Amino acid sequence: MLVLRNAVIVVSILLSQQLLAESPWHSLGDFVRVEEHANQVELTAQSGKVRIIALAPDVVRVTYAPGGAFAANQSFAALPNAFSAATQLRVSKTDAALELRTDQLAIRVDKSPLRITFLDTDGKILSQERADHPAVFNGTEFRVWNTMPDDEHYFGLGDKTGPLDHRDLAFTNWNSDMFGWQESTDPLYKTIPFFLAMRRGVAYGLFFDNTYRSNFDFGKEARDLYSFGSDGGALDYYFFYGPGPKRVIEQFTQLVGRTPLPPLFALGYQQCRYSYYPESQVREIAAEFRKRNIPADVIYLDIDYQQDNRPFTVNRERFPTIEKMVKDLREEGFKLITITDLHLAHAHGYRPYDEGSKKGYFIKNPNGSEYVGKVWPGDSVFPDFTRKEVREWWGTLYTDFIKMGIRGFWNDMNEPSVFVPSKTAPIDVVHNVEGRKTDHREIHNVFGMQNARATYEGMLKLKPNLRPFVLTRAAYAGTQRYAATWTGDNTASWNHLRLSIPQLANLGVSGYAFVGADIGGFNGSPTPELLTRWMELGAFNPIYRNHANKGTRFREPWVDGPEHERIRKRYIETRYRLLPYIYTGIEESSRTGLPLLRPMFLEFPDDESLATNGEEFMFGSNLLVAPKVWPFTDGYTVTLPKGDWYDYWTGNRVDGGKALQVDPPLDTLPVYVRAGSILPQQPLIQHVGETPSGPLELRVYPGPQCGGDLYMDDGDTLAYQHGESLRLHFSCSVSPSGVQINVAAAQGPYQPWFKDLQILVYGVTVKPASVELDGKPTSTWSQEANATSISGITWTGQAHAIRVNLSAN
Ligand code: MIG
Repeated sequence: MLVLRNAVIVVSILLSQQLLAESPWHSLGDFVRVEEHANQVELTAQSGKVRIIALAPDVVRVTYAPGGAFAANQSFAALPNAFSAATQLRVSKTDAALELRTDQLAIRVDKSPLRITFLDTDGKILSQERADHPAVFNGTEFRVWNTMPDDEHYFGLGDKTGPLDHRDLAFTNWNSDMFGWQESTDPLYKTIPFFLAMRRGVAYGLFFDNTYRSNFDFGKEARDLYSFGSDGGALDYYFFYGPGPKRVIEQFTQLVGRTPLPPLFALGYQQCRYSYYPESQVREIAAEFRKRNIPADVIYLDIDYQQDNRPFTVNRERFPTIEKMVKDLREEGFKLITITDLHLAHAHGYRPYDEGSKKGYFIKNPNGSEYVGKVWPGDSVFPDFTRKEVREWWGTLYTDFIKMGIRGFWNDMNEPSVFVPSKTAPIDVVHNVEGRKTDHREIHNVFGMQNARATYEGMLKLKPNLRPFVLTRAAYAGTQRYAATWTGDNTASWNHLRLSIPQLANLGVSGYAFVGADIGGFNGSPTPELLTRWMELGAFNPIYRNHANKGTRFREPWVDGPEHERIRKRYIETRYRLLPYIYTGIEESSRTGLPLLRPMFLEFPDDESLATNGEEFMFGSNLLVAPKVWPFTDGYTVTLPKGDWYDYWTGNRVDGGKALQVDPPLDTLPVYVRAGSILPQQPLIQHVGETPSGPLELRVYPGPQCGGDLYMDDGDTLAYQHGESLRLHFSCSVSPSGVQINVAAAQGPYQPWFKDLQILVYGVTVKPASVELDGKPTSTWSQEANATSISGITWTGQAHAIRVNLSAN
């Protein structure tokens, strides 16, 4: 055995020396010939092939076969029939190049050496390989370079930290449990090898569908080139042309999938800690929320509820009557989510081990034995989630917990994390992708994704009419199909509050719409002020979850005295009042892939002053959030895009198109509403199971293209997939004589909780002459300082027209 291994080493040293002598990196050389098929061409070069497929007029896939044979492996991210409409690809030839055209894009392939340029239909270059830098290959490795214009910016790449714009930086993708990560830590927990490039309002995207250890370099190696490459797997990428950045995200998520509509409770306030136990403490925490009338929907149980850290067990000393606890808390409107890590104790007599071992479901060492690594339960084994049969079995492990009424599962440690210096399983452990043997080099970065998938599909199977809620830490592109995610073990510091914004925004650009950061910072203890500011910010994050490490100060909303509690409560209440808007936003995400939390450039691509702004963000398309991100400044500037804005808290008009100086007191997070928005809001509730009492409130902020939407359904089941939903569209128009608001007739049969509407028209500072409802004068209105408030509008599903007449006519 030893002799054989030595012989292999000697041979490979000889081989690599020989390759080195000939410079092992080589390009495909010159173009030789082209074969045309309907929407694709296959190019043969001197030493390999390239296939270019037009999937849509603005989506092109490029695949390389350096040895001449294309890899047949099924992608973990790309959905098989994402683009079904036939796309035309017209091919023309000159002496020096081939030109391929769709209705929206041109691709030029220079012949010597073979290199690719993407252009718009006017011939303007979007992205280009340089003649002196063609794609190169070396054994299993390869790299691609593109020119990097001075004024181009790069976003996406999942949970990468640092500035919003990745320009001048380089990143590695290798999912890693980075406890205590800081601003410069890389890699982190996720691999989403997709970036969006923006240059003067024009965007394109590039998804490098490769699960091996990969890296992206945006000008670190060379000032005017960016590049990407990998240690193995195929050179297979997709190019998406905007020209707007929203279109790029829509098409990327068309390819890799979107966040399915989550249960409404998951948008409520979530309280977590490592760990709440025993049972009595969980009950106390829940009772405290209700007693203090602080709305909340979710409490998490972290690893200490388990017996000896073994997934799918319950420590009965700590949780003697967990079933009753879950039920009682249910009645109080709390949903329980439990952590279930993927590492199973390597222990006979522990059912998940016995079952899985008997069936051979665990990852193997190269010699066929079970791979055993130390994690929380001690010696542990790892189900091979790349196999369907294993995923289905994993799903069955949730049976008792689902029966108990646990409403969601938290898949942590799924990079996978192992307590060894490399932080993970050896790269030669064996996976079995539906009968195809491969090793951890290929699977590592998709392991967490397949774990989350198994949990999601398992939940669906056990409760076929209920929307699953899964929270995962590790991810690959497309994991949003199965689970929400958070940014792992951040720190209780101002810098981490600040960093959470670009990090969540870049996750959104990467197709991940349902994301959050541990509010307050996981590691360490936030000062009361920091926690309060972060609780304010969290109300405008897609996931609003307060979480803390062991040994840190408690951080439930009330722990810092009445003044802090009052402020934190007010922001949690704001979150609940805004739920109709937020839910409508996440429903949009589920259809379009556009995230809830959006970097400024996504809404205002033409405004260069916002191109790399990572301190402000849009929450949905109408709210601009501009938190204080430094503790030491007295005041700071908010860049308001052109146009009119309204202060969300006061309703006062604010001029856009300039930098605004603000110095918000502790109880204020600056939030602005874009003029032309209609925001639906609801009366305060303590959890989403409570029926709001009172009218649906429409806050009208007159301005250009004035409108708004409301989406509603039961918030919990899949009945919406069979049409059980309600859509309302609102619009408004302004003229010198007044403001007209239209509520369109309801679409869909779902019966909402509200019976009437209340409309607040901001920007009206003088008392109107009259108000009309459906053409008739009405008297149920009043004038406030900066808004007209109209009530008594009975809602029957019919359209309504409301007129605020500023002058008598
Ligand atoms: O090794 O389950 O990121 O949120 O509280 C630590 C305990 C394991 C890491 C997660 C964190 C969680 C903690 N986990």
